[in-house]
Amino acid sequence: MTAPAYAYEPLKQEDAPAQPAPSSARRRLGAFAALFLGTIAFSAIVFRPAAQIEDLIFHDAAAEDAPTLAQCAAPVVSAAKPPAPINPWASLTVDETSDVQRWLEAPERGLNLTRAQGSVMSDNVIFLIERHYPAKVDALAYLDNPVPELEPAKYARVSIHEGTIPAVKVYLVGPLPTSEETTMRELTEIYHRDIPFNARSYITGDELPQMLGKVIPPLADAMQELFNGSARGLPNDTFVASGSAPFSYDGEFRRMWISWRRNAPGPWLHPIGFWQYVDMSGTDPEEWKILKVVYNKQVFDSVDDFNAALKDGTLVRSHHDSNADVSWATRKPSGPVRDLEHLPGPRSVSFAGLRFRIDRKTQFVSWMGWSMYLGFDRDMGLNFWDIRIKGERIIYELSPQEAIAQYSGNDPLQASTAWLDRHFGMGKSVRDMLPGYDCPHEAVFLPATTHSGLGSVRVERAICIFEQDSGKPITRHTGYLAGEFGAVKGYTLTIRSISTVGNYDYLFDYLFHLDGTMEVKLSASGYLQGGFWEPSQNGYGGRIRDSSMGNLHDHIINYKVDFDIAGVKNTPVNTTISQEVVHQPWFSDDWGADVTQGLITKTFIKNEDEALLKWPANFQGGFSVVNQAEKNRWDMPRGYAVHPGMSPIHNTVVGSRRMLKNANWARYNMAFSRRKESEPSSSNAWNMNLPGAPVVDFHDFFDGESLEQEDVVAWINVGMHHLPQAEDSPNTKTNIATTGFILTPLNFFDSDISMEMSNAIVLTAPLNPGDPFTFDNYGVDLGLTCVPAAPAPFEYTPFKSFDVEGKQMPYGSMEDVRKDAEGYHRIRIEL
Ligand SMILES: *[C@@H]1O[C@H](CO)[C@@H](O)[C@H](O)[C@H]1NC(C)=O
Ligand SMILES: *[C@@H]1O[C@H](CO)[C@@H](O)[C@H](O)[C@H]1NC(C)=O
Ligand SMILES: *[C@@H]1O[C@H](CO)[C@@H](O)[C@H](O)[C@H]1NC(C)=O
Ligand SMILES: *[C@@H]1O[C@H](CO)[C@@H](O)[C@H](O)[C@H]1NC(C)=O
Ligand SMILES: [Cu+2]
Repeated sequence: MTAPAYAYEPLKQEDAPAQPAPSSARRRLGAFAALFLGTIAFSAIVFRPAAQIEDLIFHDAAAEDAPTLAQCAAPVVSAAKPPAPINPWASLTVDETSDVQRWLEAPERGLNLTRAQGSVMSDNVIFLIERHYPAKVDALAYLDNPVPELEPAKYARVSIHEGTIPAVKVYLVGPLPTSEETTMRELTEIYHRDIPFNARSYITGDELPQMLGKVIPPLADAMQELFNGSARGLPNDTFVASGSAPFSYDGEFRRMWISWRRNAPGPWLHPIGFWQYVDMSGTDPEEWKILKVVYNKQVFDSVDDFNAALKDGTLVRSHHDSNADVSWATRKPSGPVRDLEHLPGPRSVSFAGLRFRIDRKTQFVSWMGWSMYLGFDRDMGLNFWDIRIKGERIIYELSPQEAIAQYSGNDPLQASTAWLDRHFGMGKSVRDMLPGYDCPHEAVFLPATTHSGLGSVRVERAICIFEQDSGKPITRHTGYLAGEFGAVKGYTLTIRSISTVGNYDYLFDYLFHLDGTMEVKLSASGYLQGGFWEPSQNGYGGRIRDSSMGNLHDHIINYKVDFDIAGVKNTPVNTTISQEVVHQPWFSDDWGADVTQGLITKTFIKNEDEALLKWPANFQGGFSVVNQAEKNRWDMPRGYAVHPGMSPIHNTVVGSRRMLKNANWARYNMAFSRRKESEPSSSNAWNMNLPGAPVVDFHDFFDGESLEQEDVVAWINVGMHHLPQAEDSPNTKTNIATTGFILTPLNFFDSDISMEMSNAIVLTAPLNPGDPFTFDNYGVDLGLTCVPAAPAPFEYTPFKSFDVEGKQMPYGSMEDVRKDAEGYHRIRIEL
């Protein structure tokens, strides 16, 4: 037997015998590392700078007679025990949606429905069939006593594009499954106003390509001449379009700016500098038209005027290089390989098996005292229900509400863009994740199903769940008296989902910590919505290539956090730190009797009029939620505090007509309001197109109602000021484009609950100098090792589609997939 080969370097004792000299082979090969079990050498992994990965593993000759290292427990997730056997917030299944579809299509409903595929705008077409969340009182009654009789009745929320009126209508249909008892009614108590047809979203991706097919052909020759390319509705078209939003101010019209880009990878980064303002109001495409043409800062009120100026030579031309290289906008690795970078990086392994539990049927997750149900909807994707710590509910609902991106620029498209991405559907835009890249190899994936008028889409890897070594102790101290010295190891559970909305990718992360802290994080990546660079754009962004730039914009994302701290009755608290000068009798010495120091002030936020909040300057204070009636052992009201994470901003630009009243929440860092069934969300899929007359105006929630010992909801914003720069090319980076907030116990417990953890060590100093420190690891050997299962080979499957009758169907061509996914962020002309 040779000396054990350790996985990391053992501490060198000055007086310890010298390590045996490495074999000549090892010396030649450089540093080595090896797995070990006790003192039994098994094998070594030798790192050689230039080796092939296959060459890197060899058996240590000395280990040939050693017993084989055991195989690790398979990383199979254990079953969880949800408090109730039904998830009251689960999405409708494919079968449930087709049941509702059939029921709605029955002649006795009188809805005069046309199926989406091949429909025209003047038809009545279903836009969405989705779970309507049960009333909180019903859901809580069921969770408290999960017997079948108390299971909340299941309802669907159905939105229909009623082209015959025209208007968008929202109905409540139920109970489900459909039966004699099922009825429908308009859901007017949530959607306070009629939804104008001009504010609608799209069902099929056909509307815009066909619109361009009607209005763009008269510009095709000019585009050929000015830009040496084509947009004629042919497969070899070299240009694609994109549209701006909002489409409308109050529903009176539906108009957008169109901009053209090269039809190359990363089209968002290749604008050519050509714009049209198009009118698409009403239901008759024959009436749609171009209202303006803009080229090189020249504005024309008609296509004819523009074409005439081109013909008679009065059009002032700008330079366009149609042969410019566009390959820089791809994601293909470029540049030299860095030292040792041909090797795969570290991968984390749960040697003793996964430590979280999942009930797949209900999408219930538990880990280290935390538990929650997951939900998923078309508008905003992944959400959380009944979040508990150590068996106690702290949050009834945690769900993203809206994501805005408001742009600036010296061109018509950028200067008029104010996205509210809920319109496009963060849930609808969820994409299958890349195992090993988007989430660690050990992650467990859960599916999500979303519905539309075309049917259902099931994404198998919509959500990933994984535990990680946080890389730092959650607490530690070096000390010398008994019990002072030691550390508790940090671990986090992450639940993630990624949505690609046209050009942008949003990573939604929810992290749970051992001490009862949870973190909500959002990161952005993907392609900038690039602008056409010329010097007058300087104040509006950063140049990233010869004629491409990224435009200044703010991202603000709103979350609903329905706290239930030790019960539903809670009170928000405003805490400030200020400076005081006090006179103290015990000081009269050389320092004087005045003391200048800090002072904490805590006041209750008594009603909604005081509850639209911004972080104080220098973060001197903050906001929390307590239950005044429930005290911890030290007579402090039990609570949870909200802490800002990275980039805790609110919206910079306020008052633009393009975002006048439809995202009022973005003016603040957070707000508290009284929870109401009629105020389930701060936004709505149609708000984007109704800035002047939104379906949901967040300010309407704030009407002076008391917040003292009431069921309060916190609306919390995260965001980033995105000042694009060269390094946003080709894609924005998740390390900088990231933001979040943290919820942490505030006297909720009597002391730090992470002290319960056994993945911890306490050291005892020796009595006699020179004796070793002894330690207790509470029976958990962090060095436990075994042979981990190899990660599954990489594979990618996009999604499964079902038609409205629930039959699985092929998803058609990749062009169809793109059309649906990229919507009006990338429009190809269709004739
Ligand atoms: C039903 O819808 C079609 C358009 O899809 C329309 O032409 C027809 O008038 C409608 N019928 C009724 C009774 O409203
Ligand atoms: C126009 O485009 C073609 C490719 O479609 C290219 O070969 C040609 O060089 C371009 N002409 C100019 C003047 O850039
Ligand atoms: C594109 O295709 C059309 C029809 O096949 C053809 O007439 C045209 O020359 C093609 N354009 C280019 C740039 O290849
Ligand atoms: C919070 O308290 C400070 C100090 O008492 C006060 O200046 C501030 O206006 C309060 N903020 C809110 C939102 O109540
Ligand atoms: Cu951005």
